[in-house]
Amino acid sequence: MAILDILEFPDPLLRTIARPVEQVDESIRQLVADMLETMYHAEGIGLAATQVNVHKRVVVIDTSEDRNQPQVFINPRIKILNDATMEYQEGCLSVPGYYEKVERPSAIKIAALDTQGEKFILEPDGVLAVCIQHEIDHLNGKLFVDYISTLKRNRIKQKLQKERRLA
Ligand code: QAP
Ligand code: CO
Repeated sequence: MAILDILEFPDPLLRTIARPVEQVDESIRQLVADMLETMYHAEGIGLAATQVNVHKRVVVIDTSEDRNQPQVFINPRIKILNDATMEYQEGCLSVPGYYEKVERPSAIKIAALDTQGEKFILEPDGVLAVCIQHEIDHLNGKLFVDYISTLKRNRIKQKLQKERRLA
């Protein structure tokens, strides 16, 4: 197991489109273990492989109170069921310290592979529905700050760059 470095906005590597996993093998299970360890260490509820500079379609999530219910999504696909939306105050381990409201579809279905390469289907709601969409966005090179105004996004960019210069 290993704690991996997390890329931070506006690192252009966060814009990489991740490739599908062709075989769910030991190397993918090792990546999943490292991503879970990294997510728990950073106290996040979700992490996409893109954020640790691995451009494969792998997501880990744990929205449980006790942080003991890891969920793994390999090659996740989303289906939007209707026009219903929800607003949620989102953050991101790649945009530390900043939170903004984002509107997303609320009725969705997810199909993905588990760590054994078996397909499963899920109809998540609440924070899990928000989180899986946020993480699939990462696999497509997209960040939650892309949904807010250019002014706010640029302000966040400048503040993060300044903090990093001081660090
Ligand atoms: C995405 O985000 C998400 O700024 C996962 O200083 C967020 O795990 C989905 C975090 C909200 C749904 C709702 C952020 C940790 C973690 C920070 C995260 C920070 C420390 C964010
Ligand atoms: Co994120």
